[in-house]
Amino acid sequence: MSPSVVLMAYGSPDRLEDVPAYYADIRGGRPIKPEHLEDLVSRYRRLGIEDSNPLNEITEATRAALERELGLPVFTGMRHWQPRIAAAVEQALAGGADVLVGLVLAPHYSSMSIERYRAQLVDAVAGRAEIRFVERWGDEPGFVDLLAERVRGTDAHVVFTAHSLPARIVAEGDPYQDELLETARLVADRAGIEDWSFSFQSESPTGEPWLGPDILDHLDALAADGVRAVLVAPVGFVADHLEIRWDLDVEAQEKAAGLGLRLDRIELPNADPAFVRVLAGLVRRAAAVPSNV
Ligand code: FEC
Repeated sequence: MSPSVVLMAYGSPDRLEDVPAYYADIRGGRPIKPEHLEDLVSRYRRLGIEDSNPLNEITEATRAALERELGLPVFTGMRHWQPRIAAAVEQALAGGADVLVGLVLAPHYSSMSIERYRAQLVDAVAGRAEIRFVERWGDEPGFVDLLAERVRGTDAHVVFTAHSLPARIVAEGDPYQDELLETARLVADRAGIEDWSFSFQSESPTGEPWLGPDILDHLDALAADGVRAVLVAPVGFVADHLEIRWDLDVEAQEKAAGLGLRLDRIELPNADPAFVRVLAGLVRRAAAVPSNV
């Protein structure tokens, strides 16, 4: 057996001029209102993503560290940008891989998230190698420990967050929301935190209801309940990207300031060696079991 890893991430535009094509990819051909595109470009501009993008640099650092940790080839494949998942697959196959371990840098399963990464991977492989796919890992003990360490001892109210998705997924039986709440509960238990809640963030303007409460509304409710300090702990993301650096560090921070709330957030796992060891453990276990795709 000759395994390689396809490490999958959402992807982010390399330069400001890439934003329209990137957004078009996310929308999958559905129309984009000009004001939504302008808003997105201005968010990336205000984050200083003129020439390079920190998320893609973090993903590359994670890939390289995982490769060293495993002693196996690891290729990055992005769902919405380059290098594409298909390009990662071609590289792995060209290197002689006959088993591909697919791992997504997002811990919780949803038909609108992990399943779409899997579909791109399966299409790209087209039967040329065996796929061993890690479907979910939000309750992985090393991941829970890593997050628990970052909230332990706080005197603030902890708000765990994750990317929202259209609310209809709950009626469709999607486990996303339950898996997120389970991670939040495990982290709070492990850290001995009793004063916590959960909210969603980063809803998109798609014209349908999304899972809530959104963090901005949630901050209103917390302030009304007399909370004075909040520690935001994203559990559905693993790297510093637009949704963290804009939606939390700018929007939620401004909202909190207006409410007289102190708001801090935990550091994301990024390419932390302890996180890379968690990823390596997931790959080793998946590589050891026969195909699940
Ligand atoms: O830093 C960056 O440049 C990229 C950050 C980024 C991450 C991310 C993660 C997730 N998304 C998920 C679901 C959706 C759904 C839609 C949607 C739309 C966007 C837009 C941008 C964007 N997402 Fe994202 N997402 C990131 C960026 N996302 C930009 C489009 C503009 C906007 O809404 O602000 C709606 C699609 C549609 O319009 O039909 C649904 C989920 C995750 C977490 C799992 C993962 O990382 O894959 C779920 C990072």
